[in-house]
Amino acid sequence: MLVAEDVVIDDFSLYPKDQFPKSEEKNEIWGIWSRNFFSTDQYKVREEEGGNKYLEAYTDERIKEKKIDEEEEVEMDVKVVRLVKKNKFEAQVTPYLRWKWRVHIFPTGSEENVQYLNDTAASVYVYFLRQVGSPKIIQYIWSRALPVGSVFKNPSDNGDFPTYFKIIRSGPGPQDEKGLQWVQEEVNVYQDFIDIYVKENPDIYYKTLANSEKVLDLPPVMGIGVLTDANNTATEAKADYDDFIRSDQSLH
Ligand SMILES: [Ca+2]
Ligand SMILES: [Ca+2]
Repeated sequence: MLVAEDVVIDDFSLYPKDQFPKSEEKNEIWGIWSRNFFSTDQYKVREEEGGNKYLEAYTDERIKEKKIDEEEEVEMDVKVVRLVKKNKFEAQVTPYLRWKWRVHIFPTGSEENVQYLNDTAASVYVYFLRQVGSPKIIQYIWSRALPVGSVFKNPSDNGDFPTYFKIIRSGPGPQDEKGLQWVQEEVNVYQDFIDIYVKENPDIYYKTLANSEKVLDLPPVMGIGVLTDANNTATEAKADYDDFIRSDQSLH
């Protein structure tokens, strides 16, 4: 019997609160998936009662992003900020990705499958990448309205970041007398890659062994990320994220 191996990708305990998640002394850092950008007002580490730290994402029209432009720090209006954390692993070895989250505000009227309404209150993505080629992204979405189980191409995809959306939760989350409750998720990134990308293009994800047997050969996962956006609907969105863990054993 295998012993479960859980690797904490991030539980946000190392970062100072009320700041962008960055702790240089621990060499722990989240970045922004666009060149030269290094900071944003949108994502901040918060501390809740009892001392747990988590990541809060909030966006509206006023969100600014800081950029180094010809060695000068400037502020930019950027309405979509994709956060990313490098964490390389083989999906075949640790297929399970877990985290918890809760959604405070869904973008009004958002529908992820319609380009001009393509906003999402909360999403977590993984990106697979070989040394050459573009990343292959699977983005797990908590949708305002779309049904759980839907899988489709990002309608805003311009080819730079080939992304499939998978709706894993829909509508408001559970509440109790203390307010919004955290919701635990677990996805199988290995199975999802096979169901989505290998099915789409089986030829490139197999290699032939010396005995002519063909075996699956997936690119490694290079990291994970989060995205909360409200730019297309020009409304606002707010969500919290915590406890990103990868594991070789399912909780179920
Ligand atoms: Ca935490
Ligand atoms: Ca959007």
